[in-house]
Amino acid sequence: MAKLFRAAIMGPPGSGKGTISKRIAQSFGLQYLSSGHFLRESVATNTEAGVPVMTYIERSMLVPDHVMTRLMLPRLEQLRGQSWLLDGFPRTLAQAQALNSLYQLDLVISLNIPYETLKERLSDRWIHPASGRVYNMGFNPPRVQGKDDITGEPLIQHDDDKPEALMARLRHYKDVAKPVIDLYKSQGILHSFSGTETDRIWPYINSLLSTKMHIQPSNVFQTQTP
Ligand code: G5P
Ligand code: MG
Repeated sequence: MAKLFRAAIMGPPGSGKGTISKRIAQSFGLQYLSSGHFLRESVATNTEAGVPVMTYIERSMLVPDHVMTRLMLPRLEQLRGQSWLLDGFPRTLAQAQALNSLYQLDLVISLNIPYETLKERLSDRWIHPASGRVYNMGFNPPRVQGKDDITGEPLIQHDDDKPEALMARLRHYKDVAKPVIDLYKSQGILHSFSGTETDRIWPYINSLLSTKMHIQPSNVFQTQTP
């Protein structure tokens, strides 16, 4: 059996974690787990944690660590024996330590994207709430304006993508991410990527994963080489 591969992708709001994670999952066959998606799902399904979670997301605040670990770690337990990629978790040192006590990550990708770029992207972002599918009116528009490609249902914009909320999220992200980044740097598994375009960053990530996983990716996103 091939060696299991465990990875995480970090980056500020709008940095492209979701977009890149989907490409990695499709190209390399990893299971993809997005903390934001699971949180929104728990709100939508009104599970026990749903109501307080919504309050944090609406205020652009981090959901408490114990809620996050309770949400994410059991899902990893279900994926025992499979390779996976985490998008948006861990986001604090406490979350990273909780994860570390159960699993050793092989690789962490950190995305460094300029603020102006993030602002432009998020103000253009629309979501299909039921599935979490994300569209960007410039970069990745839906086939029919305002409608989800698969279900045809209406798309919405999140309150936490408004400019004031975004500034607060970015400031907070930097403070909280620093010790997590330092931890993974000290473990020798951190790989940082800077740029303003996902399509330009992607070939480098693609190539890094091909090397680390010792496999060639199998998909349409392999159009450019660094
Ligand atoms: P989320 O859902 O994890 P964020 O805020 O970390 O949300 P977000 O907004 O999902 O991150 P992303 O995944 O990094 O952004 O980026 P993306 O969605 O792929 O891309 C952003 C937009 O830009 C999209 O429209 C995409 O199409 C477009 N785009 C991508 N690349 C390009 C490009 O090259 N060019 C252009 N023009 N566009 C591009 O978390 C939400 C909330 O949940 C809580 C927090 O409250 C958080 O605010 N939360 C947690 N709380 C505590 N701990 C955790 N671990 C938590 N995880 C989530
Ligand atoms: Mg995301």
